[in-house]
Amino acid sequence: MPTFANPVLAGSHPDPSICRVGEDFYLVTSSFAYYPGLPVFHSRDLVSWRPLGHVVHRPSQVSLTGLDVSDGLWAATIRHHEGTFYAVVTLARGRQGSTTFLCTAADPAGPWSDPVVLEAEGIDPSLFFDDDGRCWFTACRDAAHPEETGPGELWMRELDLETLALTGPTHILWHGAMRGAWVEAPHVYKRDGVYYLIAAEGGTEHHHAVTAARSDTVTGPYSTDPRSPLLTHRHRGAAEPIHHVGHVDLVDTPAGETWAVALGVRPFEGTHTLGREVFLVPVEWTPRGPVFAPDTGRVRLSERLPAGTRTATTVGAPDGPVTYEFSGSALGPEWNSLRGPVDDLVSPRSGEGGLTIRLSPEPLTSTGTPAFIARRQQHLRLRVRTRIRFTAATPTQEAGLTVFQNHNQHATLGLTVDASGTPHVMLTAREAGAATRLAAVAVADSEVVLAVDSDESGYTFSVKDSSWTTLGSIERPFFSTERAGGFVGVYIGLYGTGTGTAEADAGEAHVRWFEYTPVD
Ligand code: 6LW
Repeated sequence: MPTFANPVLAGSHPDPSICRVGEDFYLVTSSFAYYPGLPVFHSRDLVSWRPLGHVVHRPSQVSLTGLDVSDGLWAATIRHHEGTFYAVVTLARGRQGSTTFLCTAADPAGPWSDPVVLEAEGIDPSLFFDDDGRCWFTACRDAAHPEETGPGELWMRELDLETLALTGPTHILWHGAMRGAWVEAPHVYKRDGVYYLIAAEGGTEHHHAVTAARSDTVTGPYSTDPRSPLLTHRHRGAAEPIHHVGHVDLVDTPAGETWAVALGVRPFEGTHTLGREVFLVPVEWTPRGPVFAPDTGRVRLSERLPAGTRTATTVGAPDGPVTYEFSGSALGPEWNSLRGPVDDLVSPRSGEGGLTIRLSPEPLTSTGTPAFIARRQQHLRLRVRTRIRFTAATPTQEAGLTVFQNHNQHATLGLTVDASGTPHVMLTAREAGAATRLAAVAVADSEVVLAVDSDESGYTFSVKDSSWTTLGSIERPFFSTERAGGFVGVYIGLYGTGTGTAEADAGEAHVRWFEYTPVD
């Protein structure tokens, strides 16, 4: 039986939501404080996903400034109705609470509209279009009486499609099947006249699970599907390659099948660094409701192809070396900055090729927009090389390569100078506000190749001037979500900082190329 490889989108791509228009599938994932935000992907076979654009692609749409890396854009739902695409999403602002907004587009590649703020409490918004064209908004919020109901509450209101405002009464739908933490990620579906409310419970970590309730009317009352949880890996041991499975969204195919996209992680010895990834899971509808992975009851690394698809290759991550020479006028969609555009700081050198990084006084530890671009680490075993030319004016200026989990947890391999003006490459690890200088080597030239090699045990950092020198290694769990907290996986990229000096503005680094090579 022909198969495909899961995950279908590797690296930090959590909270997948999916919709279909004719033969075309569209998928959106969370992007937190990275910019552009809410990547949209397209597929014809559910397996091969290609980037199409972003819902948040103009800084005027949303301000992410000041946010922790794991705040920002959470868990969007994408739907299509009568020629319009809708994306509803939470803007999480830490202690300042959250806002829910809606963007629309005629073309999912964009442009997307300015956000319309909805008067909605909680997170994980979703939309359901009923047969009569009415639109129902759902989200999850804290329950008013958690001692009676459990802590989370799924609620619904109608969305007026003319005014794009919530209208009518609030319907309390359900408090989950497990009465534990975090009943979230609600989506409503209708099958054979029955409304199904599918949610995630147990939190987005080890206990994550898919649960369900059903009702004869869209606004409820919903009764718990006693088979819940319908999908989870929380009972599976350490040998299981995929954990944290949950947060599903379902889609029907033109061939009459139903598939779910789910988030999951691939841990190694109890920690994961790549973030929550997108897994594709077969679903069978029965009179009792959906059955996930009917043959095996679990999400697998190798799964049968969707019907009607003869061959399909997962392209959600490169399967060979990728060399970026930055010869075009814009960066590819896989490159992200933090909290806003960096066009004035990081720009392709048109004609010549390569990239100019103008040093910014904003450090990587800031919650602003540093001179930084990075792409997701999508392979545990990975080789990254970049050729960079930079002459620092002072030891406070530095440009180079970063392995970035978040603003409080990252490593830098930077080209700088020592007090006597000799070029040096410095390896620094930063955790919770403290910087540890791990190694420094003098280099013969101000143009070097910086390298990081990642595998199960850690990240090894090296530099090449006339020959290779290894500066040191940092154990892999240092960059894990378990150690750093939050919701994101590792990004690897380039930066330039000139901490607190006037010369910072003048400094410029030139990146000739950047190579990302998965290792078997
Ligand atoms: C997402 C929610 C979650 O909104 O994490 O814990 C949030 N669960 O479903 C961010 O990915």
